[in-house]
Amino acid sequence: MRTLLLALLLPISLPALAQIEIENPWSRATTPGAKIAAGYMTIRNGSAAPDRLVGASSPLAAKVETHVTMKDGDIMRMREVKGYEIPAKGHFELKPGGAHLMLVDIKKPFKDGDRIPVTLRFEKAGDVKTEFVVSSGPPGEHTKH
Ligand SMILES: [Cu+2]
Repeated sequence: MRTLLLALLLPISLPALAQIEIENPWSRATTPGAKIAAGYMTIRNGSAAPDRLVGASSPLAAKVETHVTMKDGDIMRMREVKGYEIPAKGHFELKPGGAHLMLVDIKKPFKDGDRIPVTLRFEKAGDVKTEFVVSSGPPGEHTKH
């Protein structure tokens, strides 16, 4: 009887914690000797209030910065920004050519299939741990070479 009760209670108590959800976290495989790597994902905010990604860290990088890509004439440049706003009941996408996490001074090359632990720090939701899966392209696009 006690087991049955627990089984009924668990599914009800879990979703309330998941205000922030990370979808498809991935990082591009690096070339030998590369010191930086980019991380991408979609951040979903299930809360009725906006939140903000204010920082990130990884045991495999000296630091993790929040970057955006800007077009400067014909040249694409990256710039560090003070985090990203995640709209209430909405999402924010980090993708190639746009916003990305920049892992600086990586401790080893990122190889296809590696998992890179990253802790994301949100203003309201606090720390959210995720794992970037290293791949040569966005998830689901492996066959389009
Ligand atoms: Cu960058």
